[in-house]
Amino acid sequence: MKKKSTATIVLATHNRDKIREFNAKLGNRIQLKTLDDFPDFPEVAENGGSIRENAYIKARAIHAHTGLPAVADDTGLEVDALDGAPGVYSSRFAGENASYRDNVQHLLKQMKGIPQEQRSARFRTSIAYVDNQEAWDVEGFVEGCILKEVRGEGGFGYDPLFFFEPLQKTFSEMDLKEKNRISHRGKALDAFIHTLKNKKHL
Ligand code: ITT
Repeated sequence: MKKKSTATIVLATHNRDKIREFNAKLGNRIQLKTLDDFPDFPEVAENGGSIRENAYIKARAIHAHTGLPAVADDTGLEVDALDGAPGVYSSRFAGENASYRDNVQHLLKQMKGIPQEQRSARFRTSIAYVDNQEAWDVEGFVEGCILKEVRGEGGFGYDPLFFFEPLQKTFSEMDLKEKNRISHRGKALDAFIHTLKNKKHL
């Protein structure tokens, strides 16, 4: 039987941390290109009202530019005590061009005085896929709570504040494999792989 060739998909991001998590989950089943492979691709305004909309905006734009199957991940942290903020504004919570550290410090400041039992939160990831035949999306989320100080060295973004009760660890205290097994992105990627298989792309 002829061996199926590896699918090539463009992931619409420059974010190295995201790319690492995608590659760890997808392994060699998919050849992943990224925006680094398309240096003339212009910046896209992520002005959707939801992470799902933003994922489609990014995936459609890079598909239009390259003609290749495209995928995009948009992720938000939803803190219940802040009415779901930062949500779709997670990357710019502390302002345009904020660093991970700026956003972490800003979140701690916004949550000052909120007791631990009222610090529930979740990460939510929307992954959108677009090619010249179809467009669909999947989602993953994980429940946790926001600590009052950072813990751990791994991961990225808000990971050092995000405590996952079942393992009694922050996401920054997990290695990539462990985080990918239970995280918002890991679950969205499981659904993504499942759907690719169902649609015979894998
Ligand atoms: P792209 O849009 O280019 O993919 P981005 O960094 O802007 O990259 P998002 O808008 O999806 O990514 O994510 C918003 C922010 O949420 C991001 O800057 C991080 O601070 C945070 N974030 C995303 N995924 C995370 C994760 O797995 N753990 C912790 N924080 C995360």
